[in-house]
Amino acid sequence: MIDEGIKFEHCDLDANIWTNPGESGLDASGLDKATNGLDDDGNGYADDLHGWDFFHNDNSIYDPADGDNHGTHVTGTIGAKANNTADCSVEVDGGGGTVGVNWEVTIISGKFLGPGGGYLSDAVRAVEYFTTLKTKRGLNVVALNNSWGGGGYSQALHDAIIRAAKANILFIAAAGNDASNSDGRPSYPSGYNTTQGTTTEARASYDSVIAVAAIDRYGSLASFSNYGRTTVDLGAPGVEIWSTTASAMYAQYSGTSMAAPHVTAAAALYAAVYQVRNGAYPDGPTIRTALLQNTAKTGALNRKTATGGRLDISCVLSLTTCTR
Ligand SMILES: [Ca+2]
Ligand SMILES: [Ca+2]
Ligand SMILES: [Ca+2]
Ligand SMILES: [Ca+2]
Repeated sequence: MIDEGIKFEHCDLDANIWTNPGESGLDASGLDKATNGLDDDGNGYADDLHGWDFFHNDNSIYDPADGDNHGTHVTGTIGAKANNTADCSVEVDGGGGTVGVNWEVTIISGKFLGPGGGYLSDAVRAVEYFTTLKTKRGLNVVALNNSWGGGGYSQALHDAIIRAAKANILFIAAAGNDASNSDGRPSYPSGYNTTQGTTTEARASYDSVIAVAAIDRYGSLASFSNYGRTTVDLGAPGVEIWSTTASAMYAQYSGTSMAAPHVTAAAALYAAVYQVRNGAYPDGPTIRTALLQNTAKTGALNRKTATGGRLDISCVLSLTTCTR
């Protein structure tokens, strides 16, 4: 999760938030590794128990003063728990609980947005953090969810996304909420393409960036959603999405920010199902192809997205190529 922070103790999220095993337990001095001020797992960050806050440069990934509602909402769409009314008393707000797309998943926080936005340099550090977790620590990082936009093109971020792609980490991004055609006016970070290299990083063998438009409950393109026949890949639900928040237990938000996590969760689900079937996790190109070749074609997205369709998770998880 490259976003705001996450209210990780939310009863509908807590079980699916990563706890760093290398920063857990007692150190040689008998101190708790999570609070000893030391980088016990040697990844460059001290006490990063649930991820890292690149905005404040600290290990608290939930800061009530910042709100962190957007990050908490996006997280719930990926992985709010299911069938857990016993441990999550949803009656208190009268709205009922929620489930994410992926009920058993591990979500790691790379907080880089504060209450008034963030810095691309911190987004770069967040991408590098996840790539390092995979390449140096052996964590199976499948996809980075990027429900944010703005800042224009950054070669440093492009390079970081290419390096993540080479580590088979997908970069799934909100298409943007400007109601504009991204083919004519690129929206970043959804507009990056890792098959294009830079002067400082050679291209990847595939494009790890998947740009997601928002559709409503009728399958129509949301009025605010960016689109683009070549630059936006597919649609996913992004209007009136019910999910977890920090200040209230639940709330309904709209935006391409809400669409992207449906696809990110699908990527993780696919990786899990593929692993059970084949005994090994799929590489990045395989996941991308599964997500994009199995969309449900709709008139609303025809010529508005590269696939002309919306996310079809049941088809993706069938491990066959569907035609719908
Ligand atoms: Ca550490
Ligand atoms: Ca520590
Ligand atoms: Ca913090
Ligand atoms: Ca739930």
